[in-house]
Amino acid sequence: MAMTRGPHVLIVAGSDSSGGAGVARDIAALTRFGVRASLAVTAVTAQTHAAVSRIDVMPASLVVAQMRSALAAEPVAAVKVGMLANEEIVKAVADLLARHDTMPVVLDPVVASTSGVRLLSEAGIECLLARLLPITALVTPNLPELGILTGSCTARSETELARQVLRLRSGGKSSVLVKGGHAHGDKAIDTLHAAGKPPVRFVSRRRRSAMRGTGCMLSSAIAAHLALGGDMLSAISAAKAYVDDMFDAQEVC
Ligand code: PXL
Repeated sequence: MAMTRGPHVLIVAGSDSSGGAGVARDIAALTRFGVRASLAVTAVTAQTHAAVSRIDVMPASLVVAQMRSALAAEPVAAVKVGMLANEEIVKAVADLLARHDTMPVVLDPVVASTSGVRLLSEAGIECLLARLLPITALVTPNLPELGILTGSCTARSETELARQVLRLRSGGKSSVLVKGGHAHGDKAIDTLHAAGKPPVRFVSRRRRSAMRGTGCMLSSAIAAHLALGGDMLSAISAAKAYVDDMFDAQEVC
């Protein structure tokens, strides 16, 4: 029997012992919007905010078993995918999600930790581009991630950025939300590139401080809104407002 009648978002991601990123951030974001979390843990990481000391990656079969049980236990209305660690997990997750194509998938392409440790192998990136990206509704790279995913340097102009977005999407249906937090200037501008539509800009004030896990929070908050029946534009606006509120709370302390 289902525990709740409300929608669930299935989080497929890694844990971070510091609480700064990963599933802790994902669950907090879903909870803020009254959406319940179902969970498939891909890796357990031991880390502080400054350094990763250990990463234990789950067997792909365990990730799949968690996803299957989660889908059997509760109505899942959307999926948020974060850290995937390696090719086997990317492939297994993509294969399973391809068979459940009514749930929108929001993909935060986690490539490295804030401290620079690799969280997805090269072969994992190739598989993510080939197998997972084509079945995602939205992928949310920051500028450095967009560069890595397209085998390029971080874009320094709008033209370079547009070229990388086209290459990333390569004719697929996925929308791309490029997070401009790593660019320079007094505004942090994220841009949504949806197939056949003009780009939409989301502007926020650039923050004085840094905060870990903003990518996790944003993608989970977007998935929460999609699970509640929102459209992509309103989901992104609401999710950005949530991340801005989290920054405000941090900067007041
Ligand atoms: O913020 C990216 C991220 C996602 N998931 C896990 C992480 C990190 C960054 O450190 O550790 C588990």
